[in-house]
Amino acid sequence: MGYRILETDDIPGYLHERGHWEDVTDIHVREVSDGNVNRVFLASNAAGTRGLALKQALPWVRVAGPSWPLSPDRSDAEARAYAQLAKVAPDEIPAIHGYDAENHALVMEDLSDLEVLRTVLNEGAAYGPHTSPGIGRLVARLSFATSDFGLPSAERKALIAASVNPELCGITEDVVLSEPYLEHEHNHWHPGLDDLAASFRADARLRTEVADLRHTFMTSAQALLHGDLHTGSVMVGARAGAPVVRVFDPEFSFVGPIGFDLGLYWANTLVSEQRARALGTLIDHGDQLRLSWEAFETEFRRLWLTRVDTFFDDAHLDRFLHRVWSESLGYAGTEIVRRIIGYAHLTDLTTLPDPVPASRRALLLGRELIVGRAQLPDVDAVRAVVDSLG
Ligand code: SR1
Ligand code: MG
Repeated sequence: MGYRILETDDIPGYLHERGHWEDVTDIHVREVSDGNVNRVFLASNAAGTRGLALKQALPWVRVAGPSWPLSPDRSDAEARAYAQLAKVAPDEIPAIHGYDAENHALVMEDLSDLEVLRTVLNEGAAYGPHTSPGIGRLVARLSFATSDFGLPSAERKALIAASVNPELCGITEDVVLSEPYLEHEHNHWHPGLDDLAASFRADARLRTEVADLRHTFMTSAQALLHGDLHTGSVMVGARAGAPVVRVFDPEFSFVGPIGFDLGLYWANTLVSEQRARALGTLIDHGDQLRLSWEAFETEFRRLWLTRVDTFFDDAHLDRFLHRVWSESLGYAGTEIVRRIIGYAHLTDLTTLPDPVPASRRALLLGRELIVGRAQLPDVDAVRAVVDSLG
């Protein structure tokens, strides 16, 4: 039948045809699309005892419309990433009930009893003790399992080949890792940031460091990444009294530098900290980089004992983790910068009564993480930079 774009009214019949829903007289569907790229629908029954989510990739970027075409094949990358994540972190992702490659549609667990982490934070709540350790552990498990330490060499080569995601990597290479440092129609910013935006575009040192991170993004096939691990890709809450953390939306997944996943998460925690400082609601925001890094490192070192290739010795592990650390800082810096003077801004800042002071602090922090990453040996050094910004 071929690819058809599903509208709300099509969902009951579609779910029935695909064997996901029996009684089409007892189904209510609503569109809840929230991310920049795809469409999401939630289906539930009248009693509220049954729910499913359906995510479909459109042939364009959802928020831009047909003027920004994008192959819906990105849903294949998302389905592949979920399959890998299910092997190492099944309780930290939504349950996947089916993937329809022809219609670029994933049917999965309804997470609407949970909340998007960014929303929770914007409403003034804390991260809590489980969120960032959970993220750090998930990144460690996914990255170790899909690295040359976790997989035999030939299987790794096959994974790298099967995981290429050129269009979405191209978006990141553009909107995160080059456009904010150039004149580009995608860029926009608050007029109170005119001077910083201009100085960043004229900053040769900054540009060279971003070029270095961009080239690493393009060439460093360390492990399978989520690829877009910001606080809008994480849901949190509680079930049966126990904390729940779920990571979703891995359509930007590809085999790349591990620091890109950690760095995106760190950037978003650091920006949330600037929001909380501006509003006087600072709680545990400043602990999140440390908590996620410590959980990542602890889990990666634990898994190291199971590595498939022991030519990689313990000294190599230390060197490797140091590289991941400093690249994570660099990517955190690029994510902060692009979210303020590039494309796709963060509501953490845009919804502040006066976004300028917090945005200025964040931009200066982002620049320092990019250009100073090799001189920031540990979490305390990063905290010192954050604190120096006032
Ligand atoms: C055109 S897509 C813009 C951004 O939205 C996604 O969530 C990614 O972060 C991407 O960079
Ligand atoms: Mg997304």
